[in-house]
Amino acid sequence: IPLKSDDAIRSAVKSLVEEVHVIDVHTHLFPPNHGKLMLWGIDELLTYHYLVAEYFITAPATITPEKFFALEKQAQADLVWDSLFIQRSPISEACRGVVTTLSELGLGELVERRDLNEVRKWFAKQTPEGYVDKVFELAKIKYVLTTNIPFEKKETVHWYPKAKEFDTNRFHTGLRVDQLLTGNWESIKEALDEMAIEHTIEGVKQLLEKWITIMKPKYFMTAVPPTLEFPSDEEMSTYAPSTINSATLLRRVLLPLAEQHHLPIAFKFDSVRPINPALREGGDGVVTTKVSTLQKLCLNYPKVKFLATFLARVNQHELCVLANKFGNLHIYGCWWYCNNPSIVEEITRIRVELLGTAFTSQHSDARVLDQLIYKWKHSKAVIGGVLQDMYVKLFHAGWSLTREEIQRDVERLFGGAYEEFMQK
Ligand code: REL
Ligand code: ZN
Repeated sequence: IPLKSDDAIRSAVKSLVEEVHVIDVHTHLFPPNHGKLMLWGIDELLTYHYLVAEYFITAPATITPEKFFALEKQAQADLVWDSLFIQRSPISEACRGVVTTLSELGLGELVERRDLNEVRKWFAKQTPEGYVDKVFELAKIKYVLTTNIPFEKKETVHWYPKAKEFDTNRFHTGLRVDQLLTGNWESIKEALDEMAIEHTIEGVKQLLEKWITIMKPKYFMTAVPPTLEFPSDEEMSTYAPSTINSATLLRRVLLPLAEQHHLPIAFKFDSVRPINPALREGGDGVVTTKVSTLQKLCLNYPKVKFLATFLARVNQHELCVLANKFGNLHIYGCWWYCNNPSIVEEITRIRVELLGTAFTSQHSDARVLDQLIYKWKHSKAVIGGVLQDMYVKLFHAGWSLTREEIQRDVERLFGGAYEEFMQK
């Protein structure tokens, strides 16, 4: 039965978006059996690098980043809490996220009393496994994609020589290979040595093939350094086949592997790291790079599928036009500094207007498990609002709509379009 009024449409869209179970196509989460790598709980939430960077804007000169990072996690969290939640109101997106998370967990009363210690006591009673269930349920997550770096010893010990078993229904892996595009030969060499593989281009390919077998990733992922341009055939011909640099690692290793193994490459453009190294993970910045680098990849590698997200706000429109031209390109999420309601709203409008439902509206980028709760709640509120407007406009144009049709579209935007693209 068609929905008969603006109000009926708005309320249907609102509830369908709130209720949809999402596929989170990019996170930095780890399953419980990865020990300390799995981050969760109030102290991790408060020391998320977004909040640490915000803390340092106004921190006293006596607390340098060096001193701060030398403190125990709980002491770091105390400083952030006092500065950003007690001395001022937590109105930034990252701070509000902590508040939403605690409220959704049912700790509203403790938040009301600003009682950090009671909050800590509540978390101390949770177990990692039970908490994963709780968070996935609250945040309505079907499954998440994780970030798995074969060049990080603290990660690879969980996979090699013996792989740990974990819940692969809820944690899908992504093979993260930034070291190739940054030409970080030192860490590539270490990883090669670890598996006794020779230091050649062929060796790097072999190494990644081993990791594909071990981790069974759904895609390759890498940030694209701002200086990297798509190396032309002419440029490539100037390199001996054995030359190892970011251009050859891209065109002689990553792209051929993606094609042979039918693994899409998920790119992240426009980050620059670091612009203030003292802030560690919080020290990266944004820069506007050329969208045409991606256009050249899509054009020259029609058999490779690309997922892409851009950090610079100004690139979002050009990116949509590109996605409108290439069936081997799929846009995902509003990344990091774009994951703020004002920008999510703007980006989502442009995307729907140019691409309909052929994109993935958001990913959480969660590093701390609990962040799934607020990142999805906040994003759904904004994206849902945009969709309400879009469907009402369509209705006024003369198109009748049923709840089922809207539900089908919403499912696409929160994971279905990603799965369709992956299966293509
Ligand atoms: O995957 C990335 O490159 C980035 O999303 C992260 O490095 C970044 O620190 C992340 O936490 C931002 O949301
Ligand atoms: Zn990320």
